[in-house]
Amino acid sequence: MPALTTQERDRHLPELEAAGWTVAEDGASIAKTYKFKTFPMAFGFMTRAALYAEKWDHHPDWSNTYNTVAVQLSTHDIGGLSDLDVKLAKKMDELA
Ligand code: HBI
Repeated sequence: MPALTTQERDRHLPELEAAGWTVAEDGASIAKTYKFKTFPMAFGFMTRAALYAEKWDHHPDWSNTYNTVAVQLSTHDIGGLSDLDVKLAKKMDELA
């Protein structure tokens, strides 16, 4: 899985930042915290997102506290960001 090129980063990261994602200082991951009305809504989001993560063989680093879900995305195999991170981030925003 190749790392995002500079051109791809310049194209996708501003869009994700506008949607509430933050890029880590080392540029190797992106993070976002989702807040829902209830725990079942938060866990339902995780369940829906998990199906895509499994389908795409690309899994988030995430934690759930009551109605919030803190998500960090990176591609562990390359120690940085790939287009799977962009793809999963955009899907998570759709599902939230
Ligand atoms: N998920 N976020 C992330 N990054 C990976 O590199 C990754 C994964 N899920 C499965 C996976 N890699 C497999 O290809 C094995 O490398 C574990």
